[in-house]
Amino acid sequence: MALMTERTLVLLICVQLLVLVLLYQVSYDHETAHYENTFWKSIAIATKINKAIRAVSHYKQKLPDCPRTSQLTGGPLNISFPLWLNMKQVEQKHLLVRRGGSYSPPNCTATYKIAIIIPHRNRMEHLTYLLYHLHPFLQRQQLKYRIFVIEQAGNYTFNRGKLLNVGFKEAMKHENWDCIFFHDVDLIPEDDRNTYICDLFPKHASIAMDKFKYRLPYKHFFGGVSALTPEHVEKINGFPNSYWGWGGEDDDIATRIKLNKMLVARPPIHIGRYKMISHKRDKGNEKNPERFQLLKNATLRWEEDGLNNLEYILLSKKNNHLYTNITVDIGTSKGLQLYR
Ligand code: BGN
Repeated sequence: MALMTERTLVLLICVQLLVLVLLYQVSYDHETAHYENTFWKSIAIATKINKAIRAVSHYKQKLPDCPRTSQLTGGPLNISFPLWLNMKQVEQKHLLVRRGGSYSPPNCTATYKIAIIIPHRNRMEHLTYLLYHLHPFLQRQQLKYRIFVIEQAGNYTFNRGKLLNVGFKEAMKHENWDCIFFHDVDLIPEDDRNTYICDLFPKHASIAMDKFKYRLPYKHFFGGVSALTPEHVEKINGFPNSYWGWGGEDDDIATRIKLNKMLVARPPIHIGRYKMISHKRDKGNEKNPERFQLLKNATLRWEEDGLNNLEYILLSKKNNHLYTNITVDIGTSKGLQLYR
């Protein structure tokens, strides 16, 4: 058991009783032969002491460490998308998840604490499916985690890189996470052995997507799901803020990693498998014609375009049951003010 031994507890309770008896004596009013208010006050104090002792002993009863490799995980997963699934139903399945979408294993102290960042806009259906699969997946891995959904406000062109930067900044205000997973909303992991922890180098997790016939589309592909420690993120100055629309920002991130003399870690190809929820191209996330030019200049730009020039206006932060919902105004390609 705890550091607070049973003997200490008994001793503390005895001391309490003694205090109680003394107060009881003191509170006796000999003239009126009545016990005064002091008696009830002493009861209240004793209750408070008791509560405090219990809180301390509970705190000291540290749970055993979770094993480094969870015994609750299996292998390949059968990913299904139940028709008409809604968020309420997913919420009802996860009563152990605390508001804001955070979780700690109930029976052991997690070895790793991770944050999941999901850039998002108008994809509630995908988010529902992702959370339906991701919460149990992370829980089987016995991780301490919190899921952050970063919602771009307004209708201006989507900017994944900038939303990832906002997610990183905001998540780090909550906790000193060991590892941050940057996760597209439409990708579902298909194997329990795909461990959601960080590596020595930035990790690209979604290396085998069904969309690309479970192969890498090209050697330096870094899109979909990646995992970096806060130190990795700081080292590469975060992600580019300047890619508005679809494409290129992930290649820019791969370039930053290389420029900082880091390699890319990857799970084995039969494990880093993901199912993509099929969808049409989003309105407001058209292919970015400037991506080729931007990528050409990635080497010159990375030190000025990232965490150190990030500007946004936090519009709201809500602790939903299954995720922390952060809505931000990230402005437009012309700057922050013009959108207002
Ligand atoms: C690439 C895109 C990536 C995207 C993958 C997979 C570009 C930059 C061209 C210079 N890169 O072609 O952003 O993740 O396809 O769809 O468009």
